[in-house]
Amino acid sequence: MSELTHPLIKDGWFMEISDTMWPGQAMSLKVEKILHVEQSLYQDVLIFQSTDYGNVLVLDGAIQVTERDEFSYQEMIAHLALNSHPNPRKVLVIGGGDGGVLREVIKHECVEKAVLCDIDEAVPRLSKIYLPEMAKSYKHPKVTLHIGDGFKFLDEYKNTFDVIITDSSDPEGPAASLFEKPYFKLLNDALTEKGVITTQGENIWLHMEIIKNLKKACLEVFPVVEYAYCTIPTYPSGQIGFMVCSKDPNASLKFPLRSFSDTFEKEHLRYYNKKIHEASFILPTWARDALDF
Ligand code: SPM
Repeated sequence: MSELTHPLIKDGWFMEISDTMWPGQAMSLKVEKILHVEQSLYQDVLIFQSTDYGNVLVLDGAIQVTERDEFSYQEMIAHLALNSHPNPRKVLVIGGGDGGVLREVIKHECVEKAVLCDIDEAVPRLSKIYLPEMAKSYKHPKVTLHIGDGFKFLDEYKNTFDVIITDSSDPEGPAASLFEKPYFKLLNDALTEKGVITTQGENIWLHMEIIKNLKKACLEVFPVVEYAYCTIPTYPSGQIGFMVCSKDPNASLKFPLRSFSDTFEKEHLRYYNKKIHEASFILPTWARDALDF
């Protein structure tokens, strides 16, 4: 049987290049073995075993998760929203087909139902094989997986979800619409009265214009909008942000309404804790000023 190859892997190294999203720089990971290559209905899917970051999922050339550092992003995008809601019982995840965000959602005992809607069946299917620590969430009795378009799915739900998390890829091609006002209007309508959302919010060093436009779009729909971030070595420039929004005009998203016990934090979380929830909203001066509107 011939060995798998992929055009982004040369001389044993994967290189992540984007002339539009992170021009002039590239993240490289050393490849131990290519595990899977597929052109799905929607995107180029590559999964490889790296020498130092575990298995890596790459969609259309962009790293989505590595087993070594995924917990940072997945914990933060989930718990920033869930701990900002007084009693999240129904939760929706749009995107995030690897299952990692879902895994975090079901850590909250108050959650009764967690639904994930991803457009590409290939991502959950392959994550179950190659990213089992994330995709184990699909076996949980509270979880339902729906394969389909997030826009269409949302349109069918009004006043239904307490928290909605959008784990989107970057705003190029189909995901661009997930950064625009009509999408936030749909999210707002699908949320219950004090509903909270988080959405993938890119990188302050690379994408300030995208983040400003994202914040503007969110502010046209939600009364409270705040930007937070986490560190993560395998996303461009080592950091990624989140827009957190609430329908409740009195919400103070920077201070969690609920928190995990210290024991739970020690045993079940590796990045998120009460202090980092608050700290993640504190931005460097230039970024704070750019987003001060
Ligand atoms: N559940 C994790 C899926 C990741 N979702 C997308 C995150 C986008 C990150 N943008 C940078 C991608 C380039 N490495």
